[in-house]
Amino acid sequence: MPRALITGITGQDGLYLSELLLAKGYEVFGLIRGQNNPKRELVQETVPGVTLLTGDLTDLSSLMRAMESSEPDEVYNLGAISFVAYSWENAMLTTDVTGKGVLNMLEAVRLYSHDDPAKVRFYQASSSEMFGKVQDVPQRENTLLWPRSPYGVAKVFGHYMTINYRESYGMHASSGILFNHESPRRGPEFVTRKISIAVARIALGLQDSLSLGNLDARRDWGFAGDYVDAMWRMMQQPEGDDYVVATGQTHSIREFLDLSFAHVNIDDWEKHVTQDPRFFRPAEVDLLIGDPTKAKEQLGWTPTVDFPGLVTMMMENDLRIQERPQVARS
Ligand code: G4F
Repeated sequence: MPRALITGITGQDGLYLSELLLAKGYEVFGLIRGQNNPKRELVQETVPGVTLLTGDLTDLSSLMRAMESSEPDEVYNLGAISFVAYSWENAMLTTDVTGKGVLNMLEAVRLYSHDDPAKVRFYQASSSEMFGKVQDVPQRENTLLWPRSPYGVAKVFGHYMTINYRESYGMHASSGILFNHESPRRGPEFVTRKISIAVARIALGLQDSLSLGNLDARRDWGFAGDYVDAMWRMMQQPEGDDYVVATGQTHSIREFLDLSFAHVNIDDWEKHVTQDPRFFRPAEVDLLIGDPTKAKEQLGWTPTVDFPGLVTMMMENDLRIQERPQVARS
């Protein structure tokens, strides 16, 4: 039975990846942070087969203990402070967790596998936010990185550290440059879920308006369930490598609003949406669109959910939750 350790187990990707690995017969361990973490119950209910270990990406000794007790064949480093807007307010904490946390995890893996550097396969959750002020359209594995947020800078550090550990120590270390990926499990602070929750509530007469920032930014949005499959496929390759994981399509926030409101038969959505300077960012990433050719050719990976399918999935989920909030769970 293969064994996997996942950091960031409480997030959207951690849950989908756990389900995927459990279905494949893995023994799955998840790292959970802090005393009395409020998301512990969610993980235990959603993926009861996962064994939870306590640890923190900023605490190398806790990561080494997690390696010793889980004895993993594969480590998926999904843990991060992942909300880009928050990273300007907490740049140092974001750097410690999202950037230096990768180095701590790599070190824990290297020290644990000192007798055979390729004994444990390592996946790093890199991000399309690293492309920032994009230097190529579409963005590929070798596109110059130009991050626009403290979060993006921290992800660049983690990305290059992963490459450096692969090249320096012969580790099987892979970096998935994942473009935005969403689902009914997406946190409500991210724009897609913020919209799907609010539109469901507007349709049900529970609220009247929605306040957003920049509506013209464009993102390459895919389904998170598809993207964790790409992570697993990277770990099955003979060598570690870097891959862009994206749909190859880009859409604006306005288009996401169009489809979400259309789902509840509201055409004149502008009257429900206001723009608030609080939600604009000091530096914006205007356009993201990935070229997933390498992932398709080398991993045999392909996304299964398109943009309208993603909006429909999120809208149906949030209509269900808002109709019966006391029983429904995402
Ligand atoms: O949904 P977002 O907050 O996602 P963002 O910043 O693209 O980051 C996500 O994707 C990255 C991959 O590229 C991940 F690395 C990262 O961890 C995260 O998962 O914002 C998307 C866009 C931005 O351009 C933002 O300015 O939506 C715009 N936006 C407009 N109004 C808003 C809002 N974003 C949020 N969160 N809230 C708004 O009210």
